[in-house]
Amino acid sequence: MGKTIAQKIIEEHLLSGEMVKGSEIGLRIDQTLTQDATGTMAYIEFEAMGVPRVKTEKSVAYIDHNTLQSGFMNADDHRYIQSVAAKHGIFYSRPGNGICHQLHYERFGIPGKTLIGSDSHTPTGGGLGMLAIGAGGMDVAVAMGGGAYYIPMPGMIRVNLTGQLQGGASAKDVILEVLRQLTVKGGVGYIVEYAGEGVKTLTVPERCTITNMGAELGATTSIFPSDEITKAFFKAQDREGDWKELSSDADATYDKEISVDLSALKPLAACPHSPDNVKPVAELGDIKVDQVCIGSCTNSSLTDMLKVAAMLKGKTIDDSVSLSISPGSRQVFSMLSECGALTDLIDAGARVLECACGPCIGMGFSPNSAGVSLRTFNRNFLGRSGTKDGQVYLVSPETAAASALTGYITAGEGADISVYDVPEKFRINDSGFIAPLDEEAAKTAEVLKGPNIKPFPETRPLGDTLEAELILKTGDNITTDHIMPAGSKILPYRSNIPHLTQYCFEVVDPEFPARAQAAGSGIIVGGQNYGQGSSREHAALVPLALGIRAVIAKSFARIHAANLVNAGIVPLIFENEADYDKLNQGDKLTLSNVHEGLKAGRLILKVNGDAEIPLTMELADRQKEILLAGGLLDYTASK
Ligand code: MIC
Ligand code: SF4
Repeated sequence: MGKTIAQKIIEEHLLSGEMVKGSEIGLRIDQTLTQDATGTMAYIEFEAMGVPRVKTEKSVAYIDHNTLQSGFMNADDHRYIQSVAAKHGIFYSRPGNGICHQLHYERFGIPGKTLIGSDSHTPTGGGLGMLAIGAGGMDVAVAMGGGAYYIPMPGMIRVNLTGQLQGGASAKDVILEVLRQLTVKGGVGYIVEYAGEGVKTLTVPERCTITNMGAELGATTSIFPSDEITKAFFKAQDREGDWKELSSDADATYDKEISVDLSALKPLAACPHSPDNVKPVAELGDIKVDQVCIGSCTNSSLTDMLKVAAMLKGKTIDDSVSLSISPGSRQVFSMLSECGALTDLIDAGARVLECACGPCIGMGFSPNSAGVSLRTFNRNFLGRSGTKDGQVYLVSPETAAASALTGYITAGEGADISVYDVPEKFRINDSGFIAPLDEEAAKTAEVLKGPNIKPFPETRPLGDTLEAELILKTGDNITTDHIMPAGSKILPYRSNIPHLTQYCFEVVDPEFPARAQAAGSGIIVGGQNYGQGSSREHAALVPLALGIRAVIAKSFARIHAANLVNAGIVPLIFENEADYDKLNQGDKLTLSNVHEGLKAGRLILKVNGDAEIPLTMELADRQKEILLAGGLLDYTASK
């Protein structure tokens, strides 16, 4: 039987399990990446495993999230990551070098290889034809140590692309259209593979915009074929030797198929506060814009920036708009400068920020009260911008630039980037990467830990009876930004779990931490797609530190469910969704015969000593053992 691209890569990397949808498979991982906001924890966990040198082909530690350094914390963390990377065989990407996903596909990604990264937008690499998957920090640590990465074997969705983008429609509009069709939970349990005639009309950076934001579908990853267009990109990056052709078999089968006619696509916007709340820009009416932010791992390629510069060239942004531009990498930045586009951006009134995540993760540029912010980013969750009532719309660079000029949300028009004379070969300057020490020097190298780095929260093996209070009941689509917010105030403490506890669920219920602490042992109840969004394992480790022992939901997002298990928190699913209505905050909950129930995959929940609610779990045997041991670290130590 014919295979899809993803199935071919999985088959080549399969260490355990069978390629049957939903059953657990273990994959050999060729490359890993971390960023600084999840990296400190991942390296603390890696150190705890006692492996002297990474066993992957390439591992890279990027610094791109916490670049503000308004205190010793971030700088200490960066020092720690630099020193731990040097010692253990990991490349280090300095702050200012660029955003991890942009840099990784420019300089390291390889078609047909596997990559896991402690960041949910790792699937960006799928634009090159890599199997690139977002994971929790602990899973990345295990992969660096040579261990397998486990996922449920995904099903396959085919997105059939026809035609060619016209006018102001952009790659961003392609993924917004896919989100409109599939929603933020439509990709859960699937790999999204792009196919059809339209594929060859899209450049690698455009493909990477699409695979990047595939994370918002909840998909395991997204992937494009590796073809002549990919080859040209590798040539321009002076990496032709890394290129390899990859395509699906003509008789490959898919579980679902959707189509997007590129020729018919019009500029779209994801309206507040969800990436799947997608509407045509032309139908939004007159919406005054306060702020426009261009950049992030979704839209910060050279072409994206050139389009914006070409549209702003010789003009001035509207008086009411504040415009930020963050180029994705030093390569993009220096090429913008070389061709004069940077001058056009500056002259038009843009505030040019460094090559980093910046406003995307709330590191500055929070909008004014109830302000309308147009962003070329991938997430517009409530409060993520740093302003709780900020109204964030996600749009293409073309629409962002057009709106910066008019001061109203305005559909982008085709931008003519031929006004700039850009060389075919990219500027290559890898001085922002620091290679690791050789094995001899590494032996005596010191790892530098600052006082902000606090130990891992206390874990305990899973007992046979679990008595706990229902501390919080949430609705559907709770994101990890709800559970563990980011932003400039909180991000510097990503290696300090005790400090983070006070912010847990801050945007949902500020009393949550105090209630959880007072109860000592707690359970959270959620709706559909609990834990969607970022890969931050802090959304599991911080509740763990607050005594949360289980989460019961209608369904879970993949990475978060894995992070809960790794932290030793039991993810349970309502057998009958209607039982969700029977539970209330403050209920006294009891799970007995937990060990037996875990084996059987079914537990009975007693509510206030009385009503009984059946619960199930979607866990592999390995995950059940991890839970019994008290989490992945204890499980690994016991092996
Ligand atoms: C995000 O976009 O939410 C982040 C910040 O990049 C996260 C990782 C983190 O929380 O550190 C992600 O996407 O995984
Ligand atoms: Fe950084 Fe934003 Fe991309 Fe996350 S989504 S990696 S915060 S640019």
